[in-house]
Amino acid sequence: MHIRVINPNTTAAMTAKIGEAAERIAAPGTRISAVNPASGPVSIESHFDEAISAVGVTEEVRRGEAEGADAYIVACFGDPGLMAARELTRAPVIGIAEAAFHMATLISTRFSIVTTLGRTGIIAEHLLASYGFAGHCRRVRAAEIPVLDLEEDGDAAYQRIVTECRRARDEDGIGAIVLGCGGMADLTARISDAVGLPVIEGVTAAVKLAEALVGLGLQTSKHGDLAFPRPKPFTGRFSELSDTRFE
Ligand code: 5HY
Repeated sequence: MHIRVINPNTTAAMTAKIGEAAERIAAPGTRISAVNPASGPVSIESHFDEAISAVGVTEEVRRGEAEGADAYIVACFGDPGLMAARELTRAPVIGIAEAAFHMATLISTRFSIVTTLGRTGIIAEHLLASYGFAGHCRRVRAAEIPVLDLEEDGDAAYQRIVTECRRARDEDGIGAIVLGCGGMADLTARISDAVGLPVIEGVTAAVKLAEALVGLGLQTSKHGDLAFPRPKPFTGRFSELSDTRFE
């Protein structure tokens, strides 16, 4: 099977790291293609960044449809454009936040999230509520590091994340920790060893869920709200989408 892993920000180094983490965990026979949009924010740290990156996600799904991808992963912890992406394909589309929440609740009754900047914490809280996991998450914590510090100043970023994970372990009454950024995909084992708790990150969780869904022959339902968008005129910079039949 072919899984297209979409990093919604435009930082190629982070896309490569996300791709490596996905390949390490993928089953034999699973082909991973890790991509990012050409246009958009170099990192996603706000509602505005999310809104812009969502368009890039839909464009990468449309490219994947031309390449016959069997599943898609949206590799940003805000799951930007997830529902729109699901409308554009029959293939399963999995957000890394959603995937991590599912896995965390299978191995613990309560978990905490450790993300990058405090200001994006609300985005994780909104997802917890909309996916129905709010009752399982004790706290959304932030290491207060800009996303690209994970690329540019890895060790200092790592130390801040581990410190916050230890606080979560000692203060939140939890059984597991969810890492709140695609750019943390390479830190799971190291942090779990350092903190002594199960640590889940969404890229690898999503790869395993994608393999399970494809293996079960399950596809995105086209009955109801995730049906293909109706063709219609688009104006301005989106006029090339006019009257597109997405199916
Ligand atoms: C992510 N931003 O996973 C989110 C993390 C965050 O560019 N990739 C990003 O802080 O919301």
